[in-house]
Amino acid sequence: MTKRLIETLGGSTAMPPPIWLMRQAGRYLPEYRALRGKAGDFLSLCFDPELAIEVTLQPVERFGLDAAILFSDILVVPYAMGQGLRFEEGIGPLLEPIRDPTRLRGLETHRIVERLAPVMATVRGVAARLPEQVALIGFAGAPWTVAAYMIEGRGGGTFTTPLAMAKEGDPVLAGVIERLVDASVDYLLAQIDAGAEIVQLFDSWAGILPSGLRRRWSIEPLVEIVDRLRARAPQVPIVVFPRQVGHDALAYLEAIRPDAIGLDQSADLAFARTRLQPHVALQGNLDPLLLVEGGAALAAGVDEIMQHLSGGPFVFNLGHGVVPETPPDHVAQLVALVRDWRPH
Ligand code: 1CP
Repeated sequence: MTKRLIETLGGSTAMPPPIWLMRQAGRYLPEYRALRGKAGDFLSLCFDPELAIEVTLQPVERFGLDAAILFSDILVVPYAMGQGLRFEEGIGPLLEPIRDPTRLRGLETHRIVERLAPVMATVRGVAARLPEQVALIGFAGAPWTVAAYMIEGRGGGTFTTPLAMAKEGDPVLAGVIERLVDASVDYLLAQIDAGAEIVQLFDSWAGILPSGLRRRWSIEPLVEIVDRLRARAPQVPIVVFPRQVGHDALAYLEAIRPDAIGLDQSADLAFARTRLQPHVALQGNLDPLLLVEGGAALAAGVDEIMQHLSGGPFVFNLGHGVVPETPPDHVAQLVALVRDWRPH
């Protein structure tokens, strides 16, 4: 059976467009909170295939979405390279920062796939249980975004140290990125072998880099990953999500040539339609807070996006992840709004 999402990523226009949501599994769902309680901490949930399969399928079963996205996290890659990592309730991820050549040399890239075997078991389990019209998305963080966490040692978006290193051209940052390129290629190919049909690269913090530094630290590593994936798995569509880069999305498109570009909620829709969509499928970009609000504001947000982007290859999504405060009913309403929308 042909899957609507895969067709769209291949360049066809579908009405209604396929829909899935970044962070579609998670704390806003009571059934997630119940399983999360059983696993204990978040990393144990990511590394327990039985539970991770269940969590991956929960939003697909509840809302009838067009894709499942592997339940894991972008930070399992540094963890598998040997960097200490824990998720602290109310704070987020905490890592042992990598800031000098000695710590850099301690990172191991050759055993990533072996150490992430439970993730591959999750992918295989989801692939086996997925409804036939639903596509399975694998993912990794883009090297810049993952390096920012590895160097800063925590999340939150400030990333003072990695940004200073980017400005100075620091060899430690270059070394972290180089290792992440290798690890990400191996990791994504293993996900594809296990049954991932699409892969998405999340460059969630591309937008904090000054525009002039994006090519070296964000775009070039993505070019390398995409070229290496295409050489080994040419059939698998690749989605790149460079969050908050504004019109630089065009530079990402021209250099990387992905199958789709993900847009965040600040994207210029007229620019996206005229300058990007003739060359690439687009994915996005509803403000996650409109999904919290619901009602007329949600309907108006959906309408604006559909007016601009539904005439070409387009995947409906949010501009960033579902937030924990989201009422699950609003997600059901969103799916209905998109599926019932007509040109007017
Ligand atoms: O308490 C919990 O249950 C943990 C919350 C949580 C969840 C549900 C984290 C911690 N990660 C995840 C899952 C996750 N992370 C998925 C699952 C699949 C899905 O349904 O979409 C994915 C794709 C990610 C990717 C991820 N992790 C990104 C990229 C996407 C994005 O949101 O920008 C990033 C930046 C992370 C880091 C991360 N992991 C978790 C948190 C709280 C954070 C952000 C920390 C910060 O910088 O403030």
